[in-house]
Parts: sequence; structure tokens; C-alpha cells
Amino acid sequence: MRLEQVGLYLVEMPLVAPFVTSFGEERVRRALLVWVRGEGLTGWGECVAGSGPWFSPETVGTARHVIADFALPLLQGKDIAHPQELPGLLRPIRGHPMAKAALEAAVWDLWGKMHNQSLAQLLGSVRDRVPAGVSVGIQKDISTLLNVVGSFVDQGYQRVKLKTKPGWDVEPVRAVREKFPELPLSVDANAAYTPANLAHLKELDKFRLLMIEQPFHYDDLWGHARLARELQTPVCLDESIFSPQRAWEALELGACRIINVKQGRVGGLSAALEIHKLAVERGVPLWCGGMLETGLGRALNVALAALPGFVLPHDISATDRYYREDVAHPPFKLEDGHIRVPQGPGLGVEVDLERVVRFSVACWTYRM
Ligand code: OSB
Ligand code: MG
Repeated sequence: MRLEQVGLYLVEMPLVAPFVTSFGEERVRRALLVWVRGEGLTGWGECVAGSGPWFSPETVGTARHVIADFALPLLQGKDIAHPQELPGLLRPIRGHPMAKAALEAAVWDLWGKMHNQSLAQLLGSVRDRVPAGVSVGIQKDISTLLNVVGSFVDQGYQRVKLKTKPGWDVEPVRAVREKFPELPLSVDANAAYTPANLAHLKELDKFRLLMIEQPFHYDDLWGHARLARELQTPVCLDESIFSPQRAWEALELGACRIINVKQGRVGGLSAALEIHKLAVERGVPLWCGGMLETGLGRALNVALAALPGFVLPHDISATDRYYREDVAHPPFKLEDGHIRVPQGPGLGVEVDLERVVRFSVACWTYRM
């Protein structure tokens, strides 16, 4: 397949409710949408980089720069035999996994449409629906938190993840655990702690948490390995795992027992498949994380989460938990605590171009 044209839309999607983590508050999700045109068809992808370098060093701005000025020239005039060739073609670019992943995603969608196969089929997915969890941001007080969690439990979410930070951890977790004794529950600190907080983090051991996600700095594999030996609660890594190589290192070091896979964070679907292979060989449980994606990114996450090694509930929630109006149709619905895997060609969702244009604040087109 030859790419003839590539385009980017920078969209600003208002969230139904502000999302607060240890690194800040988000009211609007800025996202870079990518389209690739070739063989008379259009493929779409979504870049998961955020508006600032808080979750990862990448931003929508660095992703646009790297895609336009470095990645597209490397793809110029290339005859791409399979989407899994993308990582090799883009290898000269160091870092920038989210930028690379967005292009690869659009190429997978195009490839699926060319061959009339769903992404789920192409990846080797084995499920037609995946268990949905929900990630609950930091709330203004504990009674608000209990109401928010209660409403998600009533809707049927199978696992609740609480965002934590120093000053919002043991007490909120205790309150949720007391009110929902059997609820599968986890916490995600987004790197808000340091090894000096060890004694405090140990207090979380008494709440029967499924895992503690990314307590320390993203660069600190060694600190996580030491923590993992001290805690009963399994450590799960998110930000730290930005490549298949890092996944291997983390497992070799014993820095985590569970991996949160985000295809964007690890450099694309091919990289996610590599991590999946490694995890299955080693019996390491995986689940699919989220980055408040639009329906485009969510469709891809759902297909990935349907692979056999993804065995825990995901941060894949229904569309109405994020957006009133999404840029893809149909919206993802919670059915009996699950999200259905799209079966149409490629991503299996329909892009709503009117909404893409309405939500966009800038767009760029490149001739290949
Ligand atoms: O750490 O998992 C995270 C959202 C944005 C950035 C980082 C994270 C998250 C979430 C939300 O937890 C997951 C979702 O998309 O539902
Ligand atoms: Mg996380």
C-alpha cells in the first residue's frame, strides 16, 4: 500500500466531567487525529499524547512536529507491505512512541478496510466483548467520591480504579472499601510518590486492592522493584513501560507483576503485540489502559483488549462516561459490564467528519 495523502486534525473535545489526577485537571481532551489516504480508502488513528508533557514527555504539539517533519518523510514513496513494517520504517526516530503509534493506527485501519477485515481479526483477538472498568478521578471530598463510585457500580462497571496522590489515598480507599466490600478495586498514583513514602504505601495493603498502578516516577524501575518486594499488593506499571524493551526490563527486575498496556505509550500496535507475546510467555497479566480517547482510539483499544493475554478489566468505559458527542459512531455502550468489540472492517467505527471539523482548532494536510 502507498500513502498518497496524510492529514491531521487537532480537536478539543469537552469532557462530560473534569478528570483530576495527581498531575492536574482536564476539562477538555485535546487530541490529534490522523488520517491516511491510499488505495482509494481512508484510515484513521488517534494520537494519545496530551496537551502538556505531564503524563509523558510527548504532547499533541511534539507529535504533530514529529509526524509532519520526520515520520512522513521516512514513509515518502514507500510501498508498505503490512502495518507491522511501520516500526522498522520509523526506527531512525528516537523516542516519540505516541506520534509513531498514531500513524501506525491509521495504517492498520486502512489495511483492514483494504482487506475487509476487522482490526480484532487482524490482531488475533479471541473475544467479542471485553470487561469494562472505570477510572475515577480525584474528587473534592469523600462523600462525593462514594456517590460517583456508587453510580458507576450501579451501571455495571466490573472494576473501579481510584486516582490517588499524597493526601488523597488511605482515607478515600478505606471509605470505598468499607462501602463496597466485594468491589474489584485498584489505585493509580500517576507517579505521585517517592520511595520515601514506603511506610505510607504499605497501609494500602489492608484494602485487598487488585493492584497499585505507577506509584513512583516513570524513570524509576529500580524503586518499583524494591517496592514490589515490600508490598503484598501487586505493582502495575503504566508510564514506565514506553517500549517492549522496557517491558522486558521491568519484568526481569521484578518492578511489576501486572502491565497496563496502552498501544500509544509503547509505540504502536506492533509494539503492543510484542509485549503481549512476552507477557503470555511469562504468565504476566495484562489489561488495556485508556487515555480518555475518542471513539477512534477506543475502537482500537477494544480490539487489542480482546487478545488472549488481556485478562483483567480494562480502563475502557462507555462513550457517555467521557463525551456527550463523540467523533465516531456508534457510541460504545456498557452491556452487562462489557463493551462489544467492533466487527466492521478496520477500526469498525464510522468517523463523523462534521463533528471532527466542528471540534477541530487546527488541521494540516500533507501530500506524500
Ligand atoms: O494513568 O491511566 C492513566 C487518563 C489520562 C492519562 C492517564 C491515565 C488516564 C486514566 C483514564 O486513568 C483511563 C480512561 O481512558 O478511562
Ligand atoms: Mg495510569
